[in-house]
Amino acid sequence: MKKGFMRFAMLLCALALAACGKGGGEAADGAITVGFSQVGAESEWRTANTRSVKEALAAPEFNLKFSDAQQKQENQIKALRSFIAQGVDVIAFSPVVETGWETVLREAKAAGIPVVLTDRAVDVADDSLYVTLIGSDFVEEGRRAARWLLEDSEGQAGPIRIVELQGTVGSAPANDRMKGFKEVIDADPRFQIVRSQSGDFTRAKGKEVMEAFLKAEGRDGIDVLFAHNDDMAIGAIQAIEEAGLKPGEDIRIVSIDGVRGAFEAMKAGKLNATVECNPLLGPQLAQLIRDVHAGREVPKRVQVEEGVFTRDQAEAELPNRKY
Ligand code: GYE
Repeated sequence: MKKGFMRFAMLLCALALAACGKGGGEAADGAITVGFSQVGAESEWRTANTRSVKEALAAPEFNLKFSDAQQKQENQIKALRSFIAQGVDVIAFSPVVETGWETVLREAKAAGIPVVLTDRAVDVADDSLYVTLIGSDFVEEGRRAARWLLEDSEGQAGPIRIVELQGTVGSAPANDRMKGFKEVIDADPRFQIVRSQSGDFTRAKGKEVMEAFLKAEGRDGIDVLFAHNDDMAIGAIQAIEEAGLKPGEDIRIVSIDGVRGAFEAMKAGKLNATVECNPLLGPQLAQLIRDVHAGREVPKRVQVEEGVFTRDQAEAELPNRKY
């Protein structure tokens, strides 16, 4: 009887030690193996998103295989194929562009691996090729940027000449933000989009394309900049200053994401407004993956919550920003 108890106690100790051993960043037996293919590291939004995903899909519960596609679809397709070959439990990925996914998604389906889309959508005829999409409503973000502009332009005479810095060509956020923005401003004849070009969601490209806009339209030819993300707006602010103009005054600027850099630019008076796009979707993604892995039913579309912030709110809101 005593001997039996001792043996039981020793077994408990051994189990506890084993569990401790696995706690230090190692996946436990029975962990959910997730292959995650990220777009890249093109913006502050993206680095915050990567951090959030890595934190939420951590060991011991998850065994995360993380791959960075450096903004190239071919790299993502390679990563997905390698996840399929390794037989991961779940694939999650943020598709750099919307089209061209049918073949590889069919391969995942044939292998019985469920796919969760994060952040960006795909354009496929057969929507059984993915289980669910968690992300923001990019069309609504575009509308929000335009509604801010409308309000800020009250009583102003036209024409109000807008230049647009678009995101990555063919990406869901670029397509949808443009659509939502146009939908709202097209209803008011004062607004004209005089130039539109991609700055690939990066600061460097945002600056370069803004320089070209200024050259083409002249110092007095641009009233408003709409940038599909904050990083491009921040790059463009530099170009505007180098041209001897005042960003936020001579050219009003509205962008999307709500990253820390945007709040700092607003506090300095150089950016007028930012529409929030929340990158911290890691915890919601982890829950979806748990549900999908357990065979529970999940909604086809999961929404991330967000708002709009202006210059007068920047100073008070800055300490609350988590990205
Ligand atoms: O707005 C931009 C990033 O897909 C929502 O990608 C994301 C966008 C985000 O590079 O900064």
